[in-house]
Amino acid sequence: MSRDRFPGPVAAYGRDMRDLAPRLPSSPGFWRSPLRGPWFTSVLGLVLLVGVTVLFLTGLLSYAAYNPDLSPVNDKTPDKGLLGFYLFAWPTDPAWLYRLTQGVHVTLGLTLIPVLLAKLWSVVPKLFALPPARSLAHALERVSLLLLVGGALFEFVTGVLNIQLEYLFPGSFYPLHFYGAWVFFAAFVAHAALKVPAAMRNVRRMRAGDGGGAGTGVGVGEERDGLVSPRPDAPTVSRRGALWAVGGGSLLLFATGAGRSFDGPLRATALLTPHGGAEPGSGPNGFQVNKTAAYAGVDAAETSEDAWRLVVVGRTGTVRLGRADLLRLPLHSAALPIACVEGWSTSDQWWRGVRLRDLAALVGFDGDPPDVLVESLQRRGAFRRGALRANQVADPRSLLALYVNGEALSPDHGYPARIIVPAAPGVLNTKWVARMTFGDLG
Ligand SMILES: Nc1nc2c(c(=O)[nH]1)N[C@H]1C(S)=C(S)[C@@H](COP(=O)(O)O)O[C@H]1N2
Ligand SMILES: [Mo]
Repeated sequence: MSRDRFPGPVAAYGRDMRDLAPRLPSSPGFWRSPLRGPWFTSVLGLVLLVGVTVLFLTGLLSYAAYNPDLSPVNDKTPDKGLLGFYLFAWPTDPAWLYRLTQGVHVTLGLTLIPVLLAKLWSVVPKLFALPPARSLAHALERVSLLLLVGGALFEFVTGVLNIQLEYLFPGSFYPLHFYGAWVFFAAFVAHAALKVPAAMRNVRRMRAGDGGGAGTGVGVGEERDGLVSPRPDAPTVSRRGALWAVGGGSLLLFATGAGRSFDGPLRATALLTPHGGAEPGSGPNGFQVNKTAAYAGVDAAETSEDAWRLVVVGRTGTVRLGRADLLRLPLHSAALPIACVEGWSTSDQWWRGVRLRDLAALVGFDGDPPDVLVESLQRRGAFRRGALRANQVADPRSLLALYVNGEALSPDHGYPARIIVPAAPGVLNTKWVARMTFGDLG
């Protein structure tokens, strides 16, 4: 409904109504907070410019770390097409690589929640502004803003749900978060290209103290940008004070989240997130567990010495090994962390077992080992299979682990045998391994 279609008094009446009837959110007078203004929005926007860029890049790395182009088994987004253009063989060095990138991704995402909410709050009058579009360009800009805001909310909500409700989230987290990220980031880049110059100006003007400061938020001749209330309430807090409150919220989320990437006392500080707080147990197997044996439906009868056999398939045929057979092979040790996509990780555990490349050699791959498909005893669930790339198999620290920290694996950590690979996301460290197929990923 454009007022321009009603010339003369009708248009004037319509305009007056908007200004005089602040009950409607489309009326500028409806929004009364004296905090809103270009400076406040610009500071938050610049923080998000840096933060969201880091989130996007670490997200891309996390996606690459799954090696989705290696095998359909690893690929939750088979329709990605060009969006997989940058994929590369995820390295095994340094061993803490995924621990770092994914810890940053999740902890930063949590920390930015107050900033995102404050930024959206600061521009909410624009959401309701009328007319909906003044021109084609303006219409396109508003559609891109819907993608931006919708994409941001979608990415933060799916991310938080995945770490908080890991047992509830449907297997579709990966495609949702992946495609959502591209929509969000495309809109984000367009928005940043349009707004960053003005945002820098707004913030610099404040620093120079030429009247655009935290007190008024609007300098002489400065573009008000539709953000400053024409009839503001009396301030109860300064813009700077409000910014401190947002920062305090972020700090609180950081302080109650970051500890999930460490053990012991530091983990105990991570009160607001799963895999924070107290360690689940004590002793060699007392570190964090993702899915338990009970959850995975793996029971003691199938993992007993008598029942369990590891089936290794390769160029020269099939080999069946019981736990005693494996213990007769050369055993090696490696100090490696578990680092989950949910952002939590453990410090290095001391694993002991058979090198993956030695298992490859058993079935005819003596020189350079090939890729391997690993399958668990677990019969259902998204993570019962995983493919590892040749560079991961070749690393001498990559093990089929039988022991951890000097003790046999506990059922929850994958007894009788589990994969452990340096720098890989936790999900590729398959537990309760039953079958390994070298050189054929199916
Ligand atoms: N068979 C099987 N292996 C699995 C999983 C699973 O659900 N089933 N979860 C994976 C995930 S997501 C992680 S983070 C690690 C966690 O290992 P942990 O429970 O020993 O800490 O195991 C991985 N191995
Ligand atoms: Mo995980």
